[in-house]
Amino acid sequence: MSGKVAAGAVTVLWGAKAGLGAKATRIPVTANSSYSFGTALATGDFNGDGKPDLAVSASSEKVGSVSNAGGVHVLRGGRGGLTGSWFTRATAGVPGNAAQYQMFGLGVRLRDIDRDGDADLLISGQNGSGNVLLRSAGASGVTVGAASEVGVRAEFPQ
Ligand SMILES: [Ca+2]
Ligand SMILES: [Ca+2]
Repeated sequence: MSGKVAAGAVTVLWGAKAGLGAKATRIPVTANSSYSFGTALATGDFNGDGKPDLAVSASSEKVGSVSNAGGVHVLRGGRGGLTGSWFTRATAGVPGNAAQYQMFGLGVRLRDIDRDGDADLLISGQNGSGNVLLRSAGASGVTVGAASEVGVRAEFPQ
């Protein structure tokens, strides 16, 4: 990563009977000059399978030609590790548009905000850029199906 700044990294330590750390997986990222992978992290079970899932933001990620627009990786936990999706304000179904220095993903929380039993993803960017709630749709996990802008910033205690 020479010549790259603020690229960031997240390493997942696998749980085992002996505890954490027997196995570690570094989540691979393609770094660019302002990626900031791992700005914020949240865990919760959004697909209701009893296994924890992970949201990892990259709030300085360039989206198309828009610098520092940001986005959030949504990673499903399973026996084989983590598999995921990537959401930005430019993702079809997500309200709003990507904007320079919006920094979508400065705050992320996985909580059951609609109280239907599975964790939903709340994403905030810079102050004034709006907050987006991506609701979980059961086994499909977090989707844009009922995405909405909400008045709550993803800044409350995890
Ligand atoms: Ca899960
Ligand atoms: Ca829910």
